[in-house]
Amino acid sequence: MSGSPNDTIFALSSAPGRAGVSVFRVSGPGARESLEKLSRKKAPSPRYASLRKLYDRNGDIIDEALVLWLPAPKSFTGEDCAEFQGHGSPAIIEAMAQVFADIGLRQAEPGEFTRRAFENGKMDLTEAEGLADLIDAETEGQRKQALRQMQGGLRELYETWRESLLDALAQIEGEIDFPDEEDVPDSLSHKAYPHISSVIESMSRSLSVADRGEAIRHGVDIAIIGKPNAGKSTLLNALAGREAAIVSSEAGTTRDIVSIYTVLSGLQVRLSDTAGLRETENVIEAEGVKRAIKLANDADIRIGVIDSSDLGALSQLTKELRDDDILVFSKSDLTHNVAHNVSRETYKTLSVNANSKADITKLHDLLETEILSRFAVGDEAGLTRARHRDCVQRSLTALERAIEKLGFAPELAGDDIRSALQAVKELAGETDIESVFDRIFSRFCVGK
Ligand SMILES: Nc1nc2c(ncn2[C@@H]2O[C@H](COP(=O)(O)OP(=O)(O)OP(=O)(O)O)[C@@H](O)[C@H]2O)c(=O)[nH]1
Ligand SMILES: [Mg+2]
Repeated sequence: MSGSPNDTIFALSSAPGRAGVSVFRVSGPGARESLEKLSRKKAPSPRYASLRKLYDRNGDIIDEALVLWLPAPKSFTGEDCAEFQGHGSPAIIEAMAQVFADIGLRQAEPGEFTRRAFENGKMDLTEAEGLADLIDAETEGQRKQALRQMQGGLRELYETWRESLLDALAQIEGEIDFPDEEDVPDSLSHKAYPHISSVIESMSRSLSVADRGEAIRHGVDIAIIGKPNAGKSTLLNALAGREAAIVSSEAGTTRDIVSIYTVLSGLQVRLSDTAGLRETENVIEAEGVKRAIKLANDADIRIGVIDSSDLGALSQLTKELRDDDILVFSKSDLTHNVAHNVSRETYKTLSVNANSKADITKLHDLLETEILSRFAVGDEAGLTRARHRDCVQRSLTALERAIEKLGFAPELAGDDIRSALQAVKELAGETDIESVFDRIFSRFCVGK
């Protein structure tokens, strides 16, 4: 990111375009001066709103605005800040940007305010990521998860890891430094054992539910699969409430993946219809089948669809399903008394007549229940990004090595614990990884 940390930046922090109010933020050593120059008055008391006329270079009034003076360090960035809440017309926004440039302020880059907050110790990297997610949140689940992370949920978790590991390290180093002293028997490294194993346990638990955090961030992926003509596209359309995919009595109608986006149980969901699974000579259809299998493999939940009059195909279909997936016996209006008790133990089963509103509601409710039980935002803060998972996995691997060596080579175990701590530092953003920072902060909008 360009620009010296000492220059003063400005940005429109509200959305561009016509609105009741527009908000400009200024951060840096020239913040106070910008406020006093534009309003031609002394800055108001810190954190008190004051109504001011704002003037351009020629002394013409641009707007009347509420202004705030937010001196360091009690500001979002930790620097001197000023805020201008004026009227939200494109002409005023344009004139304000011009006057800031005239007095020598620089237009902020995306995420530059947040980056300064991070660099001034106002937040760690996980909290900055939480803030980015909160701004992007489109569903209730995303909002809750992001808010908790922004408020330091993940930070609290890794601080407990760090504390335990530092304790373990202290025990081990005590033994190395005083190997012959009577009151420092070799049982010292044994005292390190519970500290390390508690962290291993906690990290393993976090990793085991990391999918959940990532699914909440990215959305839940659901794939509809089954033989040609089973009624997959019909189900997608019924759930979507519109004719998203072509339906016909001809087998092999759908060849590409057709996805619709919806919100279920407060989470973003991508529901995808796929080509019917069968052996085929047709290259286009064969490609569709290949894509269907890949999508089903990567999906969080699969809905297997089987024609109620064609139960012989069940074993073929279940090869692509996993335990707890959903199995729909379709066209129930055409076949009665389907016995499917065996599959009920492994899958969530449902007989569906796609033309019955009640049946579609049942399927919809079943999906909501499944999503809620698998992906509900839990009480504990968790890992929400591949970056978190990677750091924690590396830390965990180092600790597993440490535990093995503890009994016979405590100094080597100490080295592994230090590696584990290093990975925790990376999670926090305490090591200088410019490329990671650039990636995270550049995704913010300008003005945040
Ligand atoms: N009676 C009845 N017909 C259905 C039902 N569901 C689907 N059909 C019919 O079954 C035929 C196939 O439906 P599709 O939804 O196109 O099947 P598909 O699984 O998407 O088929 P492919 O795209 O070829 O893999 C169509 O003629 C549908 O109208 C149902 O619940 N009851
Ligand atoms: Mg289809």
